[in-house]
Amino acid sequence: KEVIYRKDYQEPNYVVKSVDLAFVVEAESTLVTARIQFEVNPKQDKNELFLNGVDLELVSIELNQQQLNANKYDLNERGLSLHDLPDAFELKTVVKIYPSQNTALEGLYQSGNFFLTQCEAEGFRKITFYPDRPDVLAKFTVTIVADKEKYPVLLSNGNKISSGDLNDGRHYCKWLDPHPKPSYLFALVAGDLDYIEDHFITKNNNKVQLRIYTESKNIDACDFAMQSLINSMQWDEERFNLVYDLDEYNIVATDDFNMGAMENKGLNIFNSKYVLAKPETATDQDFINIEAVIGHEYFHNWTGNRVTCKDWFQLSLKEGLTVFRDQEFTADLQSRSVKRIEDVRYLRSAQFAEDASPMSHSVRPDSFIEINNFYTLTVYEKGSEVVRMYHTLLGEEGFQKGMQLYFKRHDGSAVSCNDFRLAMADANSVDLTQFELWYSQNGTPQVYIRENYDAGKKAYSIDFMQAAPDNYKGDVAWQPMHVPVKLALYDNEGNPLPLNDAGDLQLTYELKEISQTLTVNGVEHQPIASLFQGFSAPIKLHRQIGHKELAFLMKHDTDSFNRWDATQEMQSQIIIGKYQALLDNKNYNCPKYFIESFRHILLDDGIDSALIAEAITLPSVKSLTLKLAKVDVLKLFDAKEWLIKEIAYQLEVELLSVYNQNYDSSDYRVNSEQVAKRSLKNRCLSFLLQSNKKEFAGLAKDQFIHAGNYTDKMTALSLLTHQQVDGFEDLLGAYFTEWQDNPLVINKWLSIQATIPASDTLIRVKQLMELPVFSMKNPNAVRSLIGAFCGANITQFHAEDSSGYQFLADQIIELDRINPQIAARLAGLFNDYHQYNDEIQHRMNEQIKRIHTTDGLSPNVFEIIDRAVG
Ligand code: DPP
Ligand code: ZN
Repeated sequence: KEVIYRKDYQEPNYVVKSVDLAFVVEAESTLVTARIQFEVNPKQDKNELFLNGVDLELVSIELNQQQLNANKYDLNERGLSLHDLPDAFELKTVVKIYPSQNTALEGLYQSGNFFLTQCEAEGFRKITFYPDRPDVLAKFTVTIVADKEKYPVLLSNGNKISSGDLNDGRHYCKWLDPHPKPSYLFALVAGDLDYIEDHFITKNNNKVQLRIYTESKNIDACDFAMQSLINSMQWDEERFNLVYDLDEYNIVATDDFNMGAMENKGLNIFNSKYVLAKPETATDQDFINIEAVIGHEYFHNWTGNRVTCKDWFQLSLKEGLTVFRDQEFTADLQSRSVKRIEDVRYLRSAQFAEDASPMSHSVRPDSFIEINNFYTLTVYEKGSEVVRMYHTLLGEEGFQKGMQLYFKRHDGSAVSCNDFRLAMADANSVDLTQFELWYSQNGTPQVYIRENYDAGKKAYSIDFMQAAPDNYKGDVAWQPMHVPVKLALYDNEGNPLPLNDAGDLQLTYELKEISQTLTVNGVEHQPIASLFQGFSAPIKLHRQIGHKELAFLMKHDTDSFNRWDATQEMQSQIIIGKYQALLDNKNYNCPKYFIESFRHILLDDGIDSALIAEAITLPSVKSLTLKLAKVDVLKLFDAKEWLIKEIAYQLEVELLSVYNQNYDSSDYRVNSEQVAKRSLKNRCLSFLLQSNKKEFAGLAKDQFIHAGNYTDKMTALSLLTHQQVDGFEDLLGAYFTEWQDNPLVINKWLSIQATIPASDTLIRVKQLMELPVFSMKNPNAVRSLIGAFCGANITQFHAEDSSGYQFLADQIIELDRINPQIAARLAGLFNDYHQYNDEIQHRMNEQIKRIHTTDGLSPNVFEIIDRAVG
């Protein structure tokens, strides 16, 4: 399997002046005619050309209207090579493809009663012969012909320029996208779909027609997505001065999709999970996710589409930046502090785990076998942190100056992460050379600190020391990074202290050396520092900090993120204390101060409910695992469960009272106030249920029955199921009967069952796989059942008889024949094996090796498993 290296980049031999595609869509097959105008790239001056093409049946090929003899081209399973070409020519190819047999869901494929495409990253080559690389930009004209009754809706990118009936019961639509684009942004949809319509008037006074298409049974679940789209367009104008550039914006929702959504120019295609929502069938989190993903894809119109990537190694150029933009969008529309906390929680458990795994790579990777494996947390989430650091260093105004220069220089072209960095630097006349290391060095950098207060000199100082990540893999020695440290200092009453002569109470201190000392003078007493406020850099901080200091920060820090972080640090210390005691067969009692501080937060009227809910959510087992080595994961799980029970027993009265106070019976709305109340209330309920008292099970049942919204209903059902409270099977049965025709709702039902912490859950999962609502061909179903069991059911996936590991290996091998992309995602669930103790590692390794020695693995699964084997 071929490894592709970033350093091997070469410009294309030919550029494409224009593309004219014609599709004749039929049930069994589709005929694709492509007329492409090529012109030699003077910088390369090579008269040969390779066109990617996979699974295409070549019907005919012409060069400048002349049929091309077979000795003028070479055809293999990767594509078509042409030689002795003129400097400018038209190539016309006709190919036949079979979309209804396409289970990999890349290229053109079928979903229910319609056809649709997914081309990013390399799906276009399954549609026609083409230089399928992101740095070849061209204007596309697309004509679609199909039976009018079966396929009334025919969509492609850009603006519709004509349509009409043909005399044989067929009709056609012609689309023109005036903006040159790479092939990965191509899209086509043909089928029987309904739509809702609205419009948006841009600040240039252009009226944009907005439509969301879906199967007619779902048409009443699109309104929230439409409003989210309008909010996104408005926000991008206000915050980034970026205006939409076509007359139409279409979104199509499908149940069969490998990713979350796709930003094809003017024709976004979405996993229905990120479009469809009604209060009866969607949780608060679903609504918030929809708003964020609609925003994300919309924001790609500028960051991704107007300026795109030179090669796939630069993926974070568009993804890191667009995630940053969607995070800011959510922060501006919902709660900024909650958004930050949740994003960092995710980064620290999932991205840090990736950094510590065999898949660790830099934000701009240097090599890959299969690019689909690099749509990762590192490229997306860490990439967004890297963009956020420019923002922290330059401020909003400086950052926007950088964005403007970026578009001024690069609009309409395919560029690199370096081009973005240079735009940020040049627009602000600052040197960001060292910042490049954030793109090139893999792993989570570590920062050690030592604090020192000199009472005689009234000077407080912090020594910062940077250290290489645990598994740094670069060819050259690791170098210290450019790290922004947002910080403040408090006196013992919680008043912020001036940090310099200018009297600043907050500062962004810039680390650049391996070791650096910050000294603050005129400090009367031993102060307490709040470091890396707002998580100002994606690093692992090593700081010895006691519970008194943590309690102090929880109370006084003006930075809500660090206030929350202090709660998490204290909780981690207790869980890890218990875990060590379990390993050593020793007693460990929950310290009094912990319960006191937990009570204090729970009842604090001064903090908003959303932050209390975050503060009482204990750190994930995954993030705790990363703080330890050779983990006995079942014992770590037990230690966390123990703390949950301690809290539930000792603070029962308080939890119940907060539960009751936050019970809200007003009409359901997705606004930050209501969302906060529900999340706090439901987190209290989850503690209460852990005490195994009948009255609390009754409370959850009442909530399930009387809930006026789906968030409350699902929380109750999930808690009752996980506790296996009497009668839970009946509730699950009734739920199934009611919702069996709604895949999104049923997927939640599958996930709840897949995560029951009980020894018969694997049997249950296997039974659920037999139901017609489950299919290995449907990525959402696979993620909801197999993904949830292996990724979120810690006790059963890690069962001591290895049944969970065997199950996962079996599913990967089977799924690889159907959908390699999704199989590779599942394979990633083995990636954290070396975090565990030798015995667990050994058992996981047996299954990893079994997959590795399986014949006919896809490049996707091979790459993940081969790295795991090491
Ligand atoms: N559609 C995916 C995303 O938006 C890949 N571009 O992140
Ligand atoms: Zn994206």
